[in-house]
Amino acid sequence: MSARITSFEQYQADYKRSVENPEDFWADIAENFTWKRTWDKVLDWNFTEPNIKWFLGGKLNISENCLDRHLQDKGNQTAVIWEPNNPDEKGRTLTYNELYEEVCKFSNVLKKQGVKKGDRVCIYMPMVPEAAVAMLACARIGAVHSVVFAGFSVQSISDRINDSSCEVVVTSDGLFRGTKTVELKKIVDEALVTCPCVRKVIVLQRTGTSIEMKQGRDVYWSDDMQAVSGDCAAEEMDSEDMLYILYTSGSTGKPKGVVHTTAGYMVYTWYSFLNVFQYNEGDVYWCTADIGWVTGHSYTVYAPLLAGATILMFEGIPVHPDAGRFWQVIDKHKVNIFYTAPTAIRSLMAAGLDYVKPYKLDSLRVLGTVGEPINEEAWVWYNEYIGKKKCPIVDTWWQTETGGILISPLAGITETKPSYATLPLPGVQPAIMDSSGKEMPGNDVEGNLCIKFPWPSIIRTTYGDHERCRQTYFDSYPGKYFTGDGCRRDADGYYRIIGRVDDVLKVSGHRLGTADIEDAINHTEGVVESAVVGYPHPIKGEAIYAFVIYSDTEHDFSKLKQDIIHNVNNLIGPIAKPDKIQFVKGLPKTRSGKIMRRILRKIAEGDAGNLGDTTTLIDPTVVEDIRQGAEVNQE
Ligand code: 7RM
Repeated sequence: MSARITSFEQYQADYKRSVENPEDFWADIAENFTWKRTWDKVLDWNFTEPNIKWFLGGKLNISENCLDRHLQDKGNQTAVIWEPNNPDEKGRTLTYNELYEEVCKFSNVLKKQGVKKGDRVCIYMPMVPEAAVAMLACARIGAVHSVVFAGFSVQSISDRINDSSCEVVVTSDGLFRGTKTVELKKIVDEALVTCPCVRKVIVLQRTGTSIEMKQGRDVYWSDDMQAVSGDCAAEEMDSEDMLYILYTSGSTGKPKGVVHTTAGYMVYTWYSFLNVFQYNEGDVYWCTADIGWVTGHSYTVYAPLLAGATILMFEGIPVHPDAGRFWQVIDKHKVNIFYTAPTAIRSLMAAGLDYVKPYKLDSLRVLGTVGEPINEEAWVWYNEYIGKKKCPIVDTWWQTETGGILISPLAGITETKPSYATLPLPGVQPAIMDSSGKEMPGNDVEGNLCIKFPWPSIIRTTYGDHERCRQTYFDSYPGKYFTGDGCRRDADGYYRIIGRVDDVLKVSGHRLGTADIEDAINHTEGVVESAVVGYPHPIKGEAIYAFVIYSDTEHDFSKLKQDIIHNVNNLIGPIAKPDKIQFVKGLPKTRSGKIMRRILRKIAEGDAGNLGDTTTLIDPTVVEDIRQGAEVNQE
């Protein structure tokens, strides 16, 4: 059986087989890889504990499958094109041979620093090739990487490092982002004050900014790389050995460390990449996602390298030096497949066509979006002005927890419909649940989205707290994985993702938890309590609205506002900065003490005329106060 789907009929046949006979189906796909030992059993699972294992007894290394496997045919093909933040700075390219050598060398650096199989390594890096090198080197020696998005700040890093007791941090002196520089090493230094587990910090020099190197702890990337060999045998890993931890926000508590393991993740990300984007040998592929997010893990780094593609890594932002940057880079490197977030499309659409017109964009063949629902207007603009109506758009729905794309058109094969993620990939069995917890079969239904059978890259656990994994994803609907998303299946059986049904926000495509933001706000002196909700925003998708109760003595609101913003920046990062802050005397709470966010959401949306039932509130007059404040207080 060929892994590559080439027609809608084949999609239907493969889908059918994947449901009727999942083990044979995935075994056939897994044959495409280099195994040190093949598996004894394809799948063992239950969604109650949960306990999910794919390709049991198999031995392999994913870095070997990303690199070594391609060297004979593609050693001199470009693996990575790196495009720096500043268009006047010279970029870099690495062939597969070169990437292999860098990864082997950095593997030896990690070993020299005492990193062993199973150890956790925190990667806090800009979008430079070394970030991918560090990830692949961890995988090569069997260390578990925990990449932390370089937009996160002190407290977020410290929490993540401590939760998984990382002993080594890989970072850089700083990073360039548009016209700004961020001093990453300084942030790491501050974070490490509260991280006794960290022994070593490996520092790449990127911006040349002056940094302090702590004796005995800090070493330079370049010094270490000179002293090691360019060969490093890949560690033999079990199929279910941990590949990485990626922290992600939920509705309550601190971010969870989502755990992905080796074989299933490899098989599924590769398979989905190949089919969703209809990748062809020689294609230049650009996913704009930062390695700090799951899209960066699966579709900037692992899947395309598994496929032997040429990947583009971009250090900058869409609007620097101007809103034509993406389009200029596409022409410059003749990008064939382009994958980005709706928020980026909306901001470039708002900038106007003058930024698009100078570019030909004729290398493009496939366009993709990910991270949030794409509104019809943005979809149509992307289709007309970027794809010139010749490029299929794949609206890909998935999550950190799913590891890979679950619902999406296959480019040029599935008929698309704006704002629809369309159909599940082979191996994916969605279920739409009604409010009483029953599955709704048939079409033209809307409810909460679950998946009722495991696919190979499903979350295995949340690091250090399996019970939390069970409760968050497998408890709401017994026997099913709950996504946290609302979804509609239309009359044609097409899926349309409506958005989160919990307290997770997607702000400019970044996943944030309201609880985290509230925590940061509550750290501010003069703040008694706060509640954060999202409200629709034309560019960001969602924006952040904070309702803040202040102490009796606190009356300098502009200072309090500044302090709150400072704390959010410092504890989480600038991406979590509230767009609106309203000071209130009370929050709408039920008798059991729960904040009724539904009401706050309505007020934030500016739809306070229709608040629904408020009779269960302890003090309904609170709502009236907030409503009045909202009218005058929103800037
Ligand atoms: C890949 C990623 C997951 C949440 C998910 C959804 C939302 C993602 C789409 C989407 C509508 C899409 N991982 N989401 N893709 N909503 N259409 N195509 O984003 O863990 O950061 O976020 O993102 O709500 O649950 S994530």
